[in-house]
Amino acid sequence: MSDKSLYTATADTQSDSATTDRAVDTGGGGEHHQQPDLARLTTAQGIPVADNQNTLKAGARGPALLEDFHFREKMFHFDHERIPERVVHARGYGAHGYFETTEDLSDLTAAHLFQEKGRKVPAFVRFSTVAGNKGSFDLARDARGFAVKLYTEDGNWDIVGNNIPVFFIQDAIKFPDLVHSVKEAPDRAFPQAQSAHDNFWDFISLMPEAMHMIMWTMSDRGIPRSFRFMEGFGVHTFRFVNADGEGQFVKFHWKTKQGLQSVLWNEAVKINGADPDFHRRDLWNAIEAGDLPEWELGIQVFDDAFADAFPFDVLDATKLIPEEDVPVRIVGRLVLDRTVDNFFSETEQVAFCTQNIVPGIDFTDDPLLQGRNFSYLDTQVKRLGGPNFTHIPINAPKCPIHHFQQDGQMAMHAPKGRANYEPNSWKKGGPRADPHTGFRPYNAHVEGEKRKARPESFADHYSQARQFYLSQTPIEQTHIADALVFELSKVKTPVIRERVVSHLLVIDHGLAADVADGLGLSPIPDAAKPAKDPVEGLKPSDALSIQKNGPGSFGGRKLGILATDRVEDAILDNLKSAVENIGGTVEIVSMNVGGIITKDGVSIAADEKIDGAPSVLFDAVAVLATEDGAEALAAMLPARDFVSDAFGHAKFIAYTGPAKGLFKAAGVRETDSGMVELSSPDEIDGFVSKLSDLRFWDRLSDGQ
Ligand code: HDE
Repeated sequence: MSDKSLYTATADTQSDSATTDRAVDTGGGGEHHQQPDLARLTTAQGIPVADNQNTLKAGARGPALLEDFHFREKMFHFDHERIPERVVHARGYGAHGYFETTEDLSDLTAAHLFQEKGRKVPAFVRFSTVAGNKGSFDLARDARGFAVKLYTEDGNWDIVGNNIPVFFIQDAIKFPDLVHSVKEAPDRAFPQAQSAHDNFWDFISLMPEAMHMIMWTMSDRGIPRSFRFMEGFGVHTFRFVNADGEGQFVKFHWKTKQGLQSVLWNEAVKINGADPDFHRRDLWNAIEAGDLPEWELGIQVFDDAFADAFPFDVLDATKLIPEEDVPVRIVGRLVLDRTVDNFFSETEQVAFCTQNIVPGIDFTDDPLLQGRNFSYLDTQVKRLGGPNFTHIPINAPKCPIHHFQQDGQMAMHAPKGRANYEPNSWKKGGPRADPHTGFRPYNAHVEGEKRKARPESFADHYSQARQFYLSQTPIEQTHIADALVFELSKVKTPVIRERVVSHLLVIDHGLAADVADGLGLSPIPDAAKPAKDPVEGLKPSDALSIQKNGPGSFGGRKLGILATDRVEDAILDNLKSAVENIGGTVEIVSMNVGGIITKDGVSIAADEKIDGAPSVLFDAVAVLATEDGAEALAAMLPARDFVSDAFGHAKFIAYTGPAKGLFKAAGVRETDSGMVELSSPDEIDGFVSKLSDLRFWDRLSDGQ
């Protein structure tokens, strides 16, 4: 190649890429192509950039020059884009909103936001899975984080909770072991984002205190339909302290207004493949569509006398207080109304700390909470690179802040004046502590020997596990047994499986027998020996079941309509509007993403092509097909799967007569009363009224 031809080629490329640049680079392209409404591209130092396509070279084909400060700055910044992911709860999704107090609680707490009904503060919430890394899938069987930051006028109050009201361990010193056991093994770096493996169950089987939490994670709570359909819990017992310094114990609950809903395990594994971002997409779409998710803040308040009489220790985070014993009183509402502008700045950099409490709230001596208070501050320094992470907008309080802390990496404040210590005698001497409105701890009486010990009152590990199991519906109980069989069948070491079954025998014989049967375990091992005899006769609690606390409506849920060409307009249109009228959403799925042409010749775009939208992505489905359409669908594996999965997952199904051909091809030989034929638009109401139930559970109990 001559130098001349080379020069020409480069010039061509330049003009092509300059065009591309103009189209995609929001920072603007070269001078000639700059559009007047786009900002001028600069370096981080503000220096305008002329060429964002080529590095500076000695000759068009020559070596790159070190003096290209634009290239070096761009690459340097890119190389430093990642920060350490959270050691747990790495995968998460956040949104902004507000909290509003709906009851005056001034008799119970001095917390500013509870002094008057109607007080409103901004909020940021981050939901998460626990075990998986940042890029893992959403439908892992796991607990979900439910972390709330309330920007109150007395500083930030973080309620760093989960969607499960109890925890695996009683003492924070076991947390690194728990987390190591569930995350990938250090040698092989798998399995990731799941608990179905030897290390986890080895640890758990040696830690009977985990049994109550295991019942929850193996239940449908471990695979929520979305963040919107789960409740949140503060887990620990906290203190409310009023203006007179009087304290009461308090537990926090976030009750979802959407109702509780989970997916089936068979759905979860398929959703993870079809849409690993299922939960984050759901939250984003709901908020963007104006369907704002809402939770009520509930409190359980009790005094020392109740705590002393309660059969378990209220400082033990492996126990809950049944709502039947201490009713949950609703005192506020949390609404998420805004998606983030930037995931990294807000969701990734948000730093929750359990130690962030405000005057009127206090900790208790729960040893898990005490350990967390150390861990969260420490982890933020590592993750966010220094002590000034409170300067990052998402973490900065929205009330005035005045203190003498200074300097450090990435300091964003420029405090004025010479006073950086206290006491001082300067006129502008800076802030002073206020004994009246400042934070004062509850004056709890503390005494005792310094010991590394676990109190006797923490020793019962099975009673509440049994109470939880007995509070579930028969279908939910089956799900727990199935989950245990699945998880333990992934455990390769027989003795670990046996140890788990020996614990289950203390919880419930029927459950243990089902799991042993599912594992082909024979003979059944001896029951584990409890450190303390379980409490007999704890009453089942309806609040612990998802099925007993479902949405009761189709609001916020989704119908997938698999439609073919020449479908009747009245049926399609009326079905769509009937579902939208009750607050549901509808997506059209068709053989190709171009969409369909209805009987009246109307062209309707599809939201999804059948291959990309299996029925696991929907709460209920409809198959609106003509004879030809049904025949064509019957020849497509994804369409057959769409139907057989919807049927197998006990979903409500609406259909037009010809769709029966597809059902047959999919192995669904008989229709049942969870399926509604829409031979005319008149039948739509009958179908839609069924949708307020979660699923057509009868289909599963029929054993199909
Ligand atoms: Fe956490 N936990 N945790 N945890 N946790 C973290 O802090 C820790 C525990 C929870 O969306 C870490 O910022 C210890 C219980 C949530 O950013 C870390 C112990 C509950 C989140 C940490 C626990 C939680 C975290 C990792 C045992 C439910 C995500 C990154 C004593 C009540 C917050 C971070 C977010 C995150 C420590 C147990 C909830 C390492 C030592 C119990 C929702 O500090």
